[in-house]
Amino acid sequence: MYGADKNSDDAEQTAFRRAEKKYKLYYGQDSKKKKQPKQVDLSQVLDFTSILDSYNQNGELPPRITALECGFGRPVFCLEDRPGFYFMPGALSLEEQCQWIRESLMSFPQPPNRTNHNAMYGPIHDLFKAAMEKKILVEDLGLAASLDCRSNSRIANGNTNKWKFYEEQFLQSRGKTCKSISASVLLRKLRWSTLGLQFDWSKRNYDVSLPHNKIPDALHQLAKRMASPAMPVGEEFQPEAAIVNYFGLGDTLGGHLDDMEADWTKPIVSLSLGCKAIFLLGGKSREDTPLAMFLRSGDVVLMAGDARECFHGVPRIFTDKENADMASLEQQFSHENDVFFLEYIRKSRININIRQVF
Ligand SMILES: O=C(O)CCC(=O)C(=O)O
Repeated sequence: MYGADKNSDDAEQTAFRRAEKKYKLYYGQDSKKKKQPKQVDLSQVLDFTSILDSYNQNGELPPRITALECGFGRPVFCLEDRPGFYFMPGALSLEEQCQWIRESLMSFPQPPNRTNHNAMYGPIHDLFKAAMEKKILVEDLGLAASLDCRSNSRIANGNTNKWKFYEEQFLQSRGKTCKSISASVLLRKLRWSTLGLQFDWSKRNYDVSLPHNKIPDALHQLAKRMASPAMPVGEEFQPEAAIVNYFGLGDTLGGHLDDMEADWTKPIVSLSLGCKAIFLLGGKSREDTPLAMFLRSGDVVLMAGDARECFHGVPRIFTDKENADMASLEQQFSHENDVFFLEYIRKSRININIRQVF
């Protein structure tokens, strides 16, 4: 997970690290000295959408890829070299993609779910709405009462500082300078939120003592349905926790294993939304050369059994028109109320991965 692959000299040497560096976004300069993304050779990247197209047309598959018919009305692809890995291109309809993008921005970051901002600002309510309303998060040291920003750093009841959203005009009219940050910057810096049982990143484990809500019913049902191709016969997937990853241009997820769940025969169900990404699926050692594949909005991946022991990560997302593959989703978000969702997702990718913990 986050921070799992430090940029140490050792890590630089592994096959996984070399692949990450190959696909990561780097910038160069064009002839007019303008900053431009460096070209990267994508010819080795597996494209399951094209594989699905040719499979549907003539039943042909590339070597070492097999297709399962699991009653989804569309095939589920497997890799002979990576048992336990399942790829379902376009498994989510456009309506479902929009629904989960809205939920990922509006409801999933709501307390008691935690986000990467908790450590710095405590629980933040309604971040997306505040960004739409161009609000500013201000360190509230009794600000509402006096706007005296020189008070000490603890409020009367002993809690650490409370941060609150204010209208920009309100702050300007009071003319005081407090520690502040705009909601739109915070939204851009939103990196993860955790649903259900809360994952503690510092201990790299689930902290069942933390307040939490159950996985929302609709997500629970979806994950159960999607998990079925990878489930041991006669067993049902029990979604207990989810991590939502938010990627902006240049963001990456370093090579890692998800090994904090008790039973690795149960899959991780991973949904992709928004801009196209490259996913690296390695082997059980970082020395194994990973397979690179595209993940598009609506794709669903399952990792169970042996594949749970394989290093994986996301070295790149594409936000440019040519590569992001967002045309259909942009059309779906065409209502005037959707303009903020569209603005966000045009330049971002969201991944929701759902887990059975025990
Ligand atoms: O973003 C993705 O597709 C992968 C996410 C992942 O590997 C994780 O959160 O552990």
